[in-house]
Amino acid sequence: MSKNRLNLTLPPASADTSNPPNVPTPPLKTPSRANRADLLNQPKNSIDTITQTLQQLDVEKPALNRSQKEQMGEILDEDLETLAELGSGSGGVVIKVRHIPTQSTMARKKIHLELKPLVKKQIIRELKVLHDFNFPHIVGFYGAFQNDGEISICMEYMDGGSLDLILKWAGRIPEPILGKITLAVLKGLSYLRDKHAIMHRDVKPSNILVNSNGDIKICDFGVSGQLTDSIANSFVGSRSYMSPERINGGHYSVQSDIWSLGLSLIEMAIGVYPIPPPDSKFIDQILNENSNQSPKMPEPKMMAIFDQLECIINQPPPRLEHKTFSAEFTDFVDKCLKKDPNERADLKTLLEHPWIEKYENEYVDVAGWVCGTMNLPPSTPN
Ligand code: 77D
Ligand code: MG
Repeated sequence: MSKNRLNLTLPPASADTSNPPNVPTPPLKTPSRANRADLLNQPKNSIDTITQTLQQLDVEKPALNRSQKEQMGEILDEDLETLAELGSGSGGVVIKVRHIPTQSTMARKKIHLELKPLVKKQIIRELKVLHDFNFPHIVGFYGAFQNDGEISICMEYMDGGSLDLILKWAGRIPEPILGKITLAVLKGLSYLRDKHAIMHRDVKPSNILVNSNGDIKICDFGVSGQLTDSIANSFVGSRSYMSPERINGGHYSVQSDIWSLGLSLIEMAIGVYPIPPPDSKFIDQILNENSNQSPKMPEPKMMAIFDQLECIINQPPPRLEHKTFSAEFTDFVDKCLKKDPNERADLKTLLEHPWIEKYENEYVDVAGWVCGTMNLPPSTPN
């Protein structure tokens, strides 16, 4: 079926059909990082100027180039050339690939599942709804297929990688960057809930991706109902971002994603997983690189998963208590980490929180930070 249900037409100059088949379309013109700052500093005196500034900053740019994606059709295993391994975790590997017919670079996630072929077929069918997900803070989707018993999900390649990886390189993530990350996650979660009536179910640093453009996007949310949930629960990582109500096996909802966000924020701010809450002297030490107080405390040993879960249920929630963090940031995290989901702030309240409103209006050079910490060349103005 045609995606153009309303039969809209484009003027000849911009029509997709003007491009010969199998030739990638030139990406849209956007400002380089250097002149982004100029754009933000110029006097804004009319609606036109503001609109133009917003367009040049490509606030509404979709995740993927539409015409490029429409040329693509179904993705086949034989059309993909391996470029590099990007990472592996419980239940899957991610590979950087080139889709030869369109010469597009993508990330291919392979998931090994011991399931009947018919069940896998159903999962593939369900994953295809991801074609309808289009939002600047959701990783773009190219397609899903199965081969050799594995499910492959092909998605937008994000050259900065995931935040758990970045965290390893950077040690910790500065508060203004975390402000922009949180804003992106809150908007992404709102989009999932409002436009697709789903919650994420797996918010954590490894499921937040960044690129050298400064884009921040979420991925790995479950798109189907029951089936997804039962399968998703069978992949167990080494640390838990699950809310107390979810661990307890009760009813859980989007409020559960907010707990996961709060826990992820503390981890990214201090650079260590905050269950059990690290000793305040230890936090002092890691946040004060220059102070050479001896003897150095060793990093606390990671708790076994069962003890982590027990700690989440029975201990007071972790907090972000240190003078280097703003009072607004500390308060924001406190509101995410209420053990009772009804006391926890909701998406709307958090989007109106002073810490978030500040970053909604403030320019932060996320692109520069990504390139600097991941040693990437600055993104080419495309
Ligand atoms: N349904 C069921 C699954 C099993 C295919 C899970 C799933 C995933 C996914 N899950 C992995 C989580 N970590 C452990 C290994 C399995 O990757 C989905 N991922 C996903 C994506 F890769 C890109 C985008 I954009 C959105 C989601 S969806 C999904 C599911 O719905
Ligand atoms: Mg993941």
